[in-house]
Amino acid sequence: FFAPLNPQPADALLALIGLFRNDPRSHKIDLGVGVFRDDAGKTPVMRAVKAAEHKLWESQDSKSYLGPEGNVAFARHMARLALGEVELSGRLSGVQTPGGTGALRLAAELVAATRPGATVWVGTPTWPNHPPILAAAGLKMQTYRHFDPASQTLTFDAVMDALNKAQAGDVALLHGCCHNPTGADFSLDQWKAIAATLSERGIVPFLDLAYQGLGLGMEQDAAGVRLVMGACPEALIAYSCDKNFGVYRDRVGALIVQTASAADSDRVSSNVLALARANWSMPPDHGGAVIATLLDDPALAADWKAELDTMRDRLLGIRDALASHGGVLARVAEQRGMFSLLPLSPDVVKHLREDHAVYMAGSGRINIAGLSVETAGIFAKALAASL
Ligand code: PLP
Ligand code: TYF
Repeated sequence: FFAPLNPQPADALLALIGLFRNDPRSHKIDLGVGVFRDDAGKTPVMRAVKAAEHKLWESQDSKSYLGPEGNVAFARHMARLALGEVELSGRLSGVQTPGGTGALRLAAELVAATRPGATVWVGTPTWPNHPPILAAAGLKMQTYRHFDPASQTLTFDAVMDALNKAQAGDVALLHGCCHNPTGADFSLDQWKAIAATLSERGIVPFLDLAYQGLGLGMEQDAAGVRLVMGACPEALIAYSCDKNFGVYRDRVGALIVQTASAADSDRVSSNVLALARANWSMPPDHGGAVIATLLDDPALAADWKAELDTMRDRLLGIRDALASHGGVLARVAEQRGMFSLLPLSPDVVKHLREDHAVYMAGSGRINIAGLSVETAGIFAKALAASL
């Protein structure tokens, strides 16, 4: 029965985890998969998350089913993190999803249910899971260039060309902040131009917000998303709080949908719930319950923000240290979030791994958090020796 299946390649980013683990060299450096690390190379459970888990363990008196919408208080909190003082009512709806990935898939299926075979415009390079998620929902994809690795510049003209080519009813997938894999985010002026073009041309924004707070701050990182939501009557946000709360394996995210009218919102919600039921029935509760508990408690929320601030400052410090070495690293300090994409050939990436025990994605993407201000110099030297 299964003979017709063709073997599929493993996820190259996740495969690096095993390769790195099996390298006996003690000076090895892991710049692969996108998780935050501290100076000791650890990805710790955040203090406030641990405390909220404890509080939840003490207070939770049932694990009975919720519904396909998951934890409603959690979804409201995610909408407020992304958009400020909003309610999930009227034109805005939201549900909990298994991670940002679940939100992306649910959003893609909602688009496909509304407009079968709709076209989604995607800037490249992008997160490697974006294209298969869109394809799995039966959507078409049109690509344009977001970033030129050689000059380390965001190719804004190409972005605007693409949006001016798109048709009304097409969808534009945009990284809300901390672009993966390039760290090349739009300026506020660029977001304004994008928002105006999307609304003028009737293109529906599909915003992937997976790193809020790891770029410049919780508010600054949402500024572009908020501009677009203000300009466009209809929009989708796939929110992940797996990075900014450090709850990766708990799979915590939300899909937020803005519609032109409250009647549309009811239509959308009933379809979102039907699609969620056909996928996972109900999202896993634990992570969402923990984060709702955390954000409901002002002291825990303040401690979470304080720890997130130190995480972001660590990334910015490493970016400055890297950029001080110049060359291909010169513009890393202008980029944001966990990633930068260096113009390195697969041969150079291989050489760095084999001769210097530096692990990074084959694309030349580095996870900034895998370095420290101290090891930034070691990495820069290894890089110079490999070019
Ligand atoms: N979107 C982007 C750009 C990402 O880098 C990730 C990373 O995991 C996700 C979405 C998915 O997040 P999650 O792990 O919550 O599914
Ligand atoms: O890009 C990254 O490294 C993160 C983590 O299939 C990730 O987004 C990588 C691959 C994957 C899921 C998550």
